[in-house]
Amino acid sequence: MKKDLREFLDVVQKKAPELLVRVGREVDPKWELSAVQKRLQADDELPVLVFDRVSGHTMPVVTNLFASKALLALALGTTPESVVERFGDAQKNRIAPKEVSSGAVKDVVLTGEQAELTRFPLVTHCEKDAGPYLTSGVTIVRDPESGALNAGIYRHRLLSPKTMTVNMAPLCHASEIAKKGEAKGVPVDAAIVIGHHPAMGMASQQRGALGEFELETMGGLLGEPVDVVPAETVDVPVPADAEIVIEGRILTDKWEDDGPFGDYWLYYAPAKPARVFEVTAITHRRDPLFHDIFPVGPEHLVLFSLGMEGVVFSQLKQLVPQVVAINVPVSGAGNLVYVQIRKDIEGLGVNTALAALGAYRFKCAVVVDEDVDIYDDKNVLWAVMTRTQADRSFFTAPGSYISRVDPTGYPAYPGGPPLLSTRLGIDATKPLDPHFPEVAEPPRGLWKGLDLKDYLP
Ligand SMILES: Cc1cc2nc3c(=O)[nH]c(=O)nc-3n(C[C@H](O)[C@H](O)[C@H](O)COP(=O)(O)O)c2cc1C
Ligand SMILES: [Mn+2]
Repeated sequence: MKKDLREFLDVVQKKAPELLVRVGREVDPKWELSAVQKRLQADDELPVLVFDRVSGHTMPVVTNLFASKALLALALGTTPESVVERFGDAQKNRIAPKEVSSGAVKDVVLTGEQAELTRFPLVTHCEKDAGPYLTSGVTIVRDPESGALNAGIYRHRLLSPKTMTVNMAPLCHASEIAKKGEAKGVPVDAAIVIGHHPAMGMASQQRGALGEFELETMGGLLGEPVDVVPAETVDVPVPADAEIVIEGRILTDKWEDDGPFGDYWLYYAPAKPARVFEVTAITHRRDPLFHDIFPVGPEHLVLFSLGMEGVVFSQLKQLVPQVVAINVPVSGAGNLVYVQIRKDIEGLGVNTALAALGAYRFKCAVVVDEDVDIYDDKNVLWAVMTRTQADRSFFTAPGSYISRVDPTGYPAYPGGPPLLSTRLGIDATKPLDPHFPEVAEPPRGLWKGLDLKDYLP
């Protein structure tokens, strides 16, 4: 079977049925669908959700696809702890897409009047969002100078049946490509892909060089090339087994407001200008599945963090070979990194925290020993509370740039833009003192090996 969204849902159903929930009750794409997700998040429940009946639409909406490392691991056929390493390997062992003559994504081809965005169950997530947004689309563009291809996720606010915004951060590759189009006075050919195997979303988050096409990394993750077919109206290849492709052009002479929009810091991002995308065609499978990503919560954060974890882990390992693993936990909204080390020399905790803060714009790095579970916030907090002293184990670096959306950012000079943040390093490793107390517990082999069914009703 082709590795696509449907095949992945089958894998979840077979291997972890508790992680797939179908919602039969009709839900409104405005607020109600996201309210179900938010309510589940509040209860720490993160299954893939398939909303079969969405008001005013016939397409089911799949969401929470990337909501936990457990789901990413299922997608890659590995363990949650190995996802970051697998991601790094895939970036090194990329497999170029394979051109094929036809694919399911061309089952239905819509052009002209028929190619309208109102066909899709676009979701309005947060109360004060500017309106419905497309949040899951992986946008493939071609560099008008080099011809190179690039793919990434940039949110889209619906403007009209034929237009939406493309919110590209100033430094992303797509933004660089759009600037080249602008300099030449031409729009940029683009295809927005919705719904495929989760490897597509993961690959879209790679932090590689401009020119390293993300679908090659997707091939690396899948262990086989991604089948692609030419788009109908623009000069880019699109995955043959995607659910939906929206073809069009990113205009390079037009801007519209994006926002307010509830974003991954879990606050509203204010309205700011974004480029405009104009639809030229829509192609999709028969009975397509629509994919939505809830932007304020784990699904966005787990996926977005994967790109960081990939580069930070490989860079950190070069600087500090004693680094065992890293985790960018959902609780830190992308600003916090946990680093696990095999400490063999005093001072390594602080050195590692400095290196981790240098490897990416994290607000805080916490370094722990191997006996601490970096996938468990509570366990890390326990280490911080029992292995540190505030005046020795914590250090701060004021006046650093983290993000333009840090709501507590401060200016460098009176009246300047509030772009500066203070960074925090925490060395929560034990001293190499042979008399440091042992962790108290019943014999480990005994409690870990218990079958509770033998004891509890
Ligand atoms: C759910 C989700 C939404 C995202 N939204 C945006 C966005 O609106 N704008 C943006 O610039 N990056 C966004 N990102 C991050 C980019 O997709 C990511 O930085 C990507 O690597 C950019 O690729 P590029 O540098 O090849 O253009 C988002 C990531 C995720 C997971
Ligand atoms: Mn790129």
